[in-house]
Amino acid sequence: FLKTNDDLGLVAVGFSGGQCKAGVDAAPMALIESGLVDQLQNDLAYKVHYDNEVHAYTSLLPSSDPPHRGMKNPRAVSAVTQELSSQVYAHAKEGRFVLTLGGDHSIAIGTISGTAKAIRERLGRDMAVIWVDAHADINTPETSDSGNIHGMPVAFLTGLASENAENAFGWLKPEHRVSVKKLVYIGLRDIDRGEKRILREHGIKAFSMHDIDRHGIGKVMDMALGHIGTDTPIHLSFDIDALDPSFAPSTGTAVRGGLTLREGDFIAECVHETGSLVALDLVEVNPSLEQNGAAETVRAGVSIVRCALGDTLL
Ligand code: 5AB
Ligand code: MN
Ligand code: MN
Ligand code: MN
Repeated sequence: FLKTNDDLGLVAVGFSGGQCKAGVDAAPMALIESGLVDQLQNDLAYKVHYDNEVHAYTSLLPSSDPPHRGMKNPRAVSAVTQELSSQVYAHAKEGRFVLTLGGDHSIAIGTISGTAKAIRERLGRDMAVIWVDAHADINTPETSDSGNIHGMPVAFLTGLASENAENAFGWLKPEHRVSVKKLVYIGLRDIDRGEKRILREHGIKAFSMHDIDRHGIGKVMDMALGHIGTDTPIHLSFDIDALDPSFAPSTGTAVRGGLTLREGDFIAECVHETGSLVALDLVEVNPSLEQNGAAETVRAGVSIVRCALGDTLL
């Protein structure tokens, strides 16, 4: 019911301002150079709409951007995600699947707000979000110890954090938001104290690595998708650091004890099988870190994207 065509909008986001390490902005080019677009077109038969540009949004970056409520680069991240939100919205409004290649995870403020708004207008439905990550990224500016906005996108998207100033995410309106009830985490293993309190207080559905060890990934996916319910549009936001660093070492905030390559692909396959996936973000690949593992990390990213878009083993 959701899929109107095989059109896919691709947005390449070379942005790293949600955290402090350079290099995550080079990921979209690395993913594309390893043949991703060609594979989407020729193996998976998507009609790809791509402007052939890795957006760095340089004209939007302020010359001065001092911290605000402890957030680092608040104006830059706000301006970039606001523009990205309209880019993603424009694709989703046309009924296209939207694939966004990041960039750090702050860009999800742009992608998810864009699809949430388009899906409301197009289908009159609230969208669900599956967040695959070692981290919950649900700090508010006040609970964050780092001030890095890539640890806060879920708080802004759910309205747990908000701000009136237009240039510090005040542009996010109710139509851009998603409900904490329609949010599911998979792969968590490094949650800040304040985040644990937020997850508990709001009864947010979360499957940690402990749950995956206990039940296996198959059962966890049944439970995760069961929580969302059938016929609900899904936005999948996949942080490559959900994978164990032995498979994806080149990322800014690696945490041991993560998903295997197959578990990551399996999550993507299961979400694809629902037929309800409307958008995918692949974020936090940083080819300049652990350079020996960069090619492997990029390959893992490509594999996740292919699985989410319908590639099958047989
Ligand atoms: B990522 C941390 N919780 O807020 C914070 O990689 C890490 O997008 C955030 O998941 C990690 O700085 C953000 C300590
Ligand atoms: Mn993340
Ligand atoms: Mn993470
Ligand atoms: Mn990270």
